[in-house]
Amino acid sequence: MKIIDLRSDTVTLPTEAMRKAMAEAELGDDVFGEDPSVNRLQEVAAERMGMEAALFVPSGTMANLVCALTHCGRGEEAIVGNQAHMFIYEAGGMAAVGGIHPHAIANQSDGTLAIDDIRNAVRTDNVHFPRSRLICLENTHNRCEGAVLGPDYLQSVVALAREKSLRIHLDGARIFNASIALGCQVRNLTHGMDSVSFCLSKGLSAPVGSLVCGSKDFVREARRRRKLLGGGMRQAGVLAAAGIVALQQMVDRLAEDHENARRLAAGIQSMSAFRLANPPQTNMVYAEWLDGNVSADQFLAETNHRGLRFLVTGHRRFRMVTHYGINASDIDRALAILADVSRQLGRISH
Ligand code: TLP
Repeated sequence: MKIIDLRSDTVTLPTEAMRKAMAEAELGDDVFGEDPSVNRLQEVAAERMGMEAALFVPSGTMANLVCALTHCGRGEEAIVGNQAHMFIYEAGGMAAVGGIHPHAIANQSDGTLAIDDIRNAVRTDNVHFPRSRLICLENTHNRCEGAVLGPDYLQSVVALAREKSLRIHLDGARIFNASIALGCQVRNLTHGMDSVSFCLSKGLSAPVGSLVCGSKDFVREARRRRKLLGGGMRQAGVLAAAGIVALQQMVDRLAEDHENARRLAAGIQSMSAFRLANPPQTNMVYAEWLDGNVSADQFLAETNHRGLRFLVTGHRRFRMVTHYGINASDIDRALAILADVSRQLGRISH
């Protein structure tokens, strides 16, 4: 029985083309800057993002941390959404490692930070306050249901950052999902950002790796922070080679994942046991199960046992993510399993 694993797009496995490229990759020592495959990936990535330079790092978490450490010193402040991956899921890295004070403000349900809220969060020059340095945005927004932040909104934050002499970091772990959903170039979404991170190992299916993008000066400093964190890898070209294939071959097909997410959402919406807050904008479907007598453990046990996996992300809230390796018939099977499980649990709890 094929397990339908919708826990995350991080579970994707490398394609045949990636494995071949990895086996044949030209290699060198990347700490000396001498791995041709890493150098090529960094050039391709910078070009795609419309930024001057890029740096290959092992994970999205390290990419965000390297950027925060490069922008902010100890005791300085980063304005960040209270639903942001950087705030919730990165082990408090900016505070723990960098002494950076996260100033969390409410994310709107569409993934944005309200411009007035950002404005109010910026500190005045007063000896009592930490210094505001950085605004962090996330596109697509993971905990806000894979929401897309559009170019107009992004430009309004860029304008505010310029006015207040702040920098902006964009956690673009799934920036290509945003560009595919909007039908625009990624560079339209990165314009004016001081740094952008994006992941190769999510919807793009590469096995490992993320990129930090910014100006040449920024990336030179970021390289030093990467070293500090132990992220300087040696013959990292074996990984970068897969990343190049990911950027060349795996971006356009993200549209299929979005289509499958819509199919999944429509099916879930038609079942009385579940409530779907919003139709998906990208590859994430968030829903709630309505029966208060059913625990997360019961729900997961029943679905896992039938070969369907996903994550519970809050009180009766669950997340399903579509990705490479999941097709429309897998979605139909997932829906059949959910229908079966909701009948079964209905019998247990009533
Ligand atoms: N997100 C993972 C989990 O950590 C929740 C997932 O399954 O969605 N930024 C964003 C917006 C992310 O969603 C993630 C991973 C990261 C950064 C971190 O990337 P990695 O896992 O490579 O450190």
